[in-house]
Formats: sequence, structure tokens, C-alpha cells
Amino acid sequence: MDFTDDTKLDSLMGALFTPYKQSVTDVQKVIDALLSHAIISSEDEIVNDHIAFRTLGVPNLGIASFEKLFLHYGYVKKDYYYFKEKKLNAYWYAPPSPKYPRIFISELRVDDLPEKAKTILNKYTKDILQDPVDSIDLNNIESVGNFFYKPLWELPTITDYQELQKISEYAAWVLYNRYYLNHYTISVHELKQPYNSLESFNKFLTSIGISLNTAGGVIKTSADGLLKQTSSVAKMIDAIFKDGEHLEISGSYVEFAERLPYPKSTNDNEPTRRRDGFESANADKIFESTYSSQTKKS
Ligand code: OOG
Ligand code: NI
Repeated sequence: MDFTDDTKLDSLMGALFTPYKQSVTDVQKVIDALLSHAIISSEDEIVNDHIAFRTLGVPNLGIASFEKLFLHYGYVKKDYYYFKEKKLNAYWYAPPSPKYPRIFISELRVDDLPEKAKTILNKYTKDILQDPVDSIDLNNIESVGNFFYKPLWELPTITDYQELQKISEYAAWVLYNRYYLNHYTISVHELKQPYNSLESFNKFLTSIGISLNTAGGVIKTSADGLLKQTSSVAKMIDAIFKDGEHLEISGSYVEFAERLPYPKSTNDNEPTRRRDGFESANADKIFESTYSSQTKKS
């Protein structure tokens, strides 16, 4: 990775973040509250732990297509995760430099779905006969940025969206939202005391009116106890469907993560290394941030 790649990755992150922040109003709300409570003195102090994307596992789309973008900018593919119930695959990718976030990319195992869902998805994706990532000019950052927000298939009908949603909430989300940034993640352990633990940070979030995903409990903790995660409930968006019809559907959300240090061997002076990677059981519940079971709860 050279200097020019670094600049490109910076612009790419910016291109992803601007529309995300406009649409997920909770993001600005949290940032403003962090500033007004003097928890941070500038927005740049926020460390973005990871960003996440969702994809459809069909030919020319899915992880194998989407990951090429980030592999090109120096990301390194790491562990695989499988979600049996939700019929998903996922991988996480380590950044080329710690100043960039990790990336979590998931994919719907379309072949595992019932015929009805496959038929709906096929209606929209059947004409994609080439990998759309292959036609992006990776040296033109504007073209890369636009790719995330550009339609790859026709606007869905409300009926297709709703039929699909009954079978897979994830599928319905991707059918409408495509490659929109699904979430970014504030590293809570990087904040100042007492906000650097998820437990106290969540009290702060609740006090400023952020609704949190309660699936599996508000704090999802890894088996080793070192990765704790909380996410907001997805922002509802007024979506325009085929023929100009409107429906309120789930958009994106924001996540908060606390990574604790690995236990140190007795007499070492090594720098603190914090828990890396992800945790299937946590992720399984975080996906539900966009599910009706969370967005419709009172
Ligand atoms: C991703 C859910 C998993 C994590 O940090 O484990 C996740 C999604 O909702 O697409 O973000
Ligand atoms: Ni996440």
C-alpha cells in the first residue's frame, strides 16, 4: 500500500460515510452528545472499530464479488462465520493500517432459501451476467464511491419486498438497501472514563434517547468475555418502491463496541493487545437491528 492508495481509502471512507450520516440521524445525535458532554473535543477522536455490508449470494454478486474492492485497497481476509438459522455467510477483513476500520461482509445463502424467496430474488438479479465490481475503475475514487449507492437491479415492488421479508428479513433489507453502509461502530474503549465501558456508555445512549437492539440482551458478550457489542435499532426510512409507492422500511444503524485487552503473561512489557475479530453469537443478534422484531417493538 502506497501513499496514493492511502489517500484513495480515505476518500472512499468519506464517500461511504456522508450519505450514511445523513440517513442514520442517530449517528449525528450521538456525535453531538459526545461533544456537548465533553466526552470528546472533536469528531476525529472517534475511533471506528468496523463497518459492515450485506450482499446476496448469487452468481456475480455476494462476498466473492464485493470483497474485491477492499482487497484491492490492501484489506486482508480473515475468519469465516456461518449463521445457520439466518442462512448467512460472513468474513471479516483486517485493514491495511490501524487507522482504518475492520470490515465485516456478510452474504445471504440464497440457495438455502425456499423456492418462493429464490424466485423473487432471481427476478431482480437474473440479468446481472457480469460481476459489477469488475467494471469499476478502481483508480477513480468517485466511481468507486458511487458504486455503493448505485442501483444494480430494478426498484422492488412493495409486494415482493413484503413477501421476502416474511421469509428473510435480511433478504428484504438487501433487496432495497443494496450496498448501503449497514453500520459503523464507535470504539467505546477509546473514550475517556467512565464512558469507556459499554455498560456506562449504554446509560449515556439511553439518556440521549437512542433505542438499543435488545435481541440476546443489550450487551452481547463473546465467550471469552473480551468483545462486548451493542447496536441501535435501525433507522426507519421512507422508501420509494416501484411505481412511486412508499413504505417505511428499515435503513441502517450504528454499533458500539468494547474490546478488552487479552490477559497478559506475567512479566512482559508488551503493549496492550485488545481482542480482535468478531464473534458469531454476538453477530447473530446484531443482524436483528434491522428486523421488524426490533424496529416495531414499542
Ligand atoms: C452485521 C451484523 C454483525 C458484528 O459486529 O458482529 C456485526 C449486519 O447487521 O449486517 O455487525
Ligand atoms: Ni458490527
